[in-house]
Amino acid sequence: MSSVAQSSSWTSFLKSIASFNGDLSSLTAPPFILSPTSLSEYSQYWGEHPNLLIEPNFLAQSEKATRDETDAMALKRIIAVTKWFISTLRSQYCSRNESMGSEKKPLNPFLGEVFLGKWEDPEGAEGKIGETILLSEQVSHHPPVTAYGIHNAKNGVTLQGYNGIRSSISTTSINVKQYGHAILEYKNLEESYLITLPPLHIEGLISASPFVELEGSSYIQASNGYFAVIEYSGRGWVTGKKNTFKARIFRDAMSSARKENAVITVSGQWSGKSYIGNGSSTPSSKDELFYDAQSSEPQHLVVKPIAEQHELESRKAWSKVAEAIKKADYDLISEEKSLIENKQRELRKTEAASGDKWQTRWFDLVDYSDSSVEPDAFLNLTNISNLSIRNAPSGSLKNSKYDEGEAKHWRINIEKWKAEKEIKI
Ligand code: 0T9
Repeated sequence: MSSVAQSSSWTSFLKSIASFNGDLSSLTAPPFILSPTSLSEYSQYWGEHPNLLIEPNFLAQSEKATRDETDAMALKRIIAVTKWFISTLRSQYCSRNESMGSEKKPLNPFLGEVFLGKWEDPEGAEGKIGETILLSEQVSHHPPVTAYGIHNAKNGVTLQGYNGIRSSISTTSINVKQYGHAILEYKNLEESYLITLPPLHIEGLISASPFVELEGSSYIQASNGYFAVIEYSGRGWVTGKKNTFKARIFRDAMSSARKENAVITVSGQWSGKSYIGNGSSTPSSKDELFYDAQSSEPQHLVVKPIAEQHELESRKAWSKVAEAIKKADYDLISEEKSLIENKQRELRKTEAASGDKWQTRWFDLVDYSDSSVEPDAFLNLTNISNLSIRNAPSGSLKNSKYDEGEAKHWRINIEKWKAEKEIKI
């Protein structure tokens, strides 16, 4: 065991986890486990493979397609969406390990914090993909919720979503349920996809080298009917390898009740290689390669220099804390963090006194239990997949024990972004 793991700062941190109250962001962790990056930046992981995100737009059926051809193209597109989704996982769940040696505790975004930037037309795309932009905003602080929109104007592609978590503690790990979902829309195809977020747990705490493992399942429901179920496992069913998954694509959500009904099965590691085959049998390395995460490097977001950023922009707002973390200067970290936290407390006080609540910048909270809400992609896709519209753990089904309570979800308001005067990409 490393000396860090045996240090009193780590053991007392573990003790505070064991007795924590539910909000992980409130725990004071030793400097070596702190990340200089805010959680509001994590939205960028959805867009680090712009070519794969846009690919379905190039798989339209021809105008005089027969029914079979139409169906074949719809299947190709959900396979392409599944590939794009799998490609996001290495960035989402391994990138801190790869760049900093282990999972790290992100900075806890303040209300109204924003993070934005763009992905330029990928190398070799010759303008066919074009620019893709990211808008990310902290829409809630208690509990933390980040909303985001990713938009490619050239191809009419929009991904939007939001994330929150609820965690609990077991003997050796932190268990995390994700709340929220993503909606992917291809305007030219008039097609949309609903994506749910998998549960996960954090392991390696005892040895002070935490890492994320995905568990359970997540879903992709296409408006063309196709439905993908992705199952995750840490150690792998047969191979014993980490970060394994199996994705099965079904004709529709109904037929997913029986695994034998799978039209396509993909199997392998989302941080490595995966293979694809027809039908429900599990493909292996003898079959066609589906995706190789190691041979497809993420394309990084281009963000303005800090000097040109607005004070609500994440990297500018946290720059002094980030520097202190990089120096591992504990006193300076708490000093600089307190400055931000106290300013936030003051803001909330003045708002309470004046009665003007903080207004989110680019996102609106839509209440789907309100019958006057216009039918939209979310209502359509939850209907055909039988997924809950409530604020339940992501992927909960209608009429399950979680299908209760409010049905409020964050949506981008493009008009607000168009009217934005102060903050630029
Ligand atoms: C949405 C993602 C999410 C956010 C992170 C659990 C976690 C905060 C939420 C779910 C992204 O799309 C995907 C990736 C990683 C998730 C984080 C991993 C993690 O450890 C943190 C929590 C809050 C901690 O920092 C726990 C304390 C620490 C000891 C672990 C290093």
